[in-house]
Amino acid sequence: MRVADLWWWMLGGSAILSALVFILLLIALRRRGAADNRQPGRTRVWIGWLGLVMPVGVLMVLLAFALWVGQRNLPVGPAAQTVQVTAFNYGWEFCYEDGSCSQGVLRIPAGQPVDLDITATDVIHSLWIPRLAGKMDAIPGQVNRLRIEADAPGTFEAVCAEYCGVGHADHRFVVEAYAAGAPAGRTEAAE
Ligand SMILES: [Cu+2]
Repeated sequence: MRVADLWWWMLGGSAILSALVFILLLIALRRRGAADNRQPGRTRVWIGWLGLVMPVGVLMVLLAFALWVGQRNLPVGPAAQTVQVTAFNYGWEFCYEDGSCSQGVLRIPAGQPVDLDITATDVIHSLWIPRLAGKMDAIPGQVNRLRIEADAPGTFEAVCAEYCGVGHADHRFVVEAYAAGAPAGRTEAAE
């Protein structure tokens, strides 16, 4: 969601800059032949302020915004809960803090950050829930953490994004985000 916002801000900024360049180009074409070099001070203003100061300023603002968005997407602070995820040929197992486990369906509370500690038992897989987060490899002997958060209750498709054998195409699972406070199918883990 925030990355999408950033994309729209960058599109808006680049549209404004493109419009400015075309306007300046039109002005320059209309003035061609006129003796512009009679006023070297104005040239310095154009190059100095519009050519250097303004683009650097705009880029600095975009850079700061991008760093801010990126920082907010990092898994800092405690998650509402951590789920142990194990990938194998060809299934997914999810074990929750209360000791219960499920296969093929990952149940998380909506509106809360959830950390997935992802590993695998046989070959390298990759966990991908396109609407919730980027991909994260599931590697035997190693645990990779991925933070996800569903904004609202709902069902989200997930796939294995790393070819893992003949059953790879069906190596899928579903995320069910339930309204926090109304657990669906399992009890809340005690803190
Ligand atoms: Cu797989």
